[in-house]
Amino acid sequence: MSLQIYINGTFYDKENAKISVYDHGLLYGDGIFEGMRSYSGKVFRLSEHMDRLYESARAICLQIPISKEQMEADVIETLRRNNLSDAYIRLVVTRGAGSLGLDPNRTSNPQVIIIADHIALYPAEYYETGLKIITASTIRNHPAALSPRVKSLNYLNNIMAKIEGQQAGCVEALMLNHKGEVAECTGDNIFIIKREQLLTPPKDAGILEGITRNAVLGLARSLGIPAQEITLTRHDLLVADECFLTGSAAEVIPVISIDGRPIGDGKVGPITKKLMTEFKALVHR
Ligand code: PXG
Repeated sequence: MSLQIYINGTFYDKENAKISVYDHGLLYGDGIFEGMRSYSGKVFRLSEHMDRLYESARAICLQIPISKEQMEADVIETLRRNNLSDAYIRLVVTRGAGSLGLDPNRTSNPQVIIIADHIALYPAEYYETGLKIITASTIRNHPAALSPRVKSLNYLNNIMAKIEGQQAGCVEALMLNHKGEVAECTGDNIFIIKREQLLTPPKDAGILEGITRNAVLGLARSLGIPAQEITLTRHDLLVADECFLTGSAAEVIPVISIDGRPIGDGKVGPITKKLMTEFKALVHR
């Protein structure tokens, strides 16, 4: 049976799951999304993803047509219909079809789309050997232009930085904010370890408040690893002992060099390894 895609409460075969070309999600990137993971049939931190989705919607004045509770139930039903237990779930809400022209008042019916599919993580070897990343020259969106806290359908900012990474032979790229401080990577949050302390940029660095990030901060707390949300510069990264990234798709993935310069001894560090193991245990708990 073909994959069943949810659109506004109805399930369609993948081939027949279609949205209008007049949808402002397509025409203007006017909409929001979430990327979630399920492990053994259970969606990791589902209610946190729902809270972030509905906050993103509020921030862009988009009225999601169903309640959070209904949305949660629909996510679970999409997994069930597709017989998936370890999956990636993409939830998209668009402003809906409208006229040509920006005016959001001339759209009707926001579209709610839920896709559950198999997930392509980074290749397994990267988790053993670590990623090499570069610093992109493209800065993260200025929070007063489009807040990075909103998980909007406008990802060109991140995609331009990702292209810079790819052109340098890297799968991820570091993005600084408009003040030159470390923000995050194109689809992952960033952490360093310095003198046995876990450090990550604060929310007001202009980042997406990652759900994996928050889970890792919680893990550190429960393991007695001192952790701080603190402003970081590229200098802090270059002199760090360890570095890793977090994201729903990537989970916890080590970084061993930035801009061709090894971090610490250029190998995956012990605290990173510990957090990778503990994160794996957490998602299956
Ligand atoms: N920062 C940004 C800019 C992100 O897009 C994260 C951090 C990590 O957040 P979570 O909540 O996942 O821990 C993200 C999320 C992709 C893809 O296709 C990436 C994300 C989401 C969906 C798809 O690479 N990153």
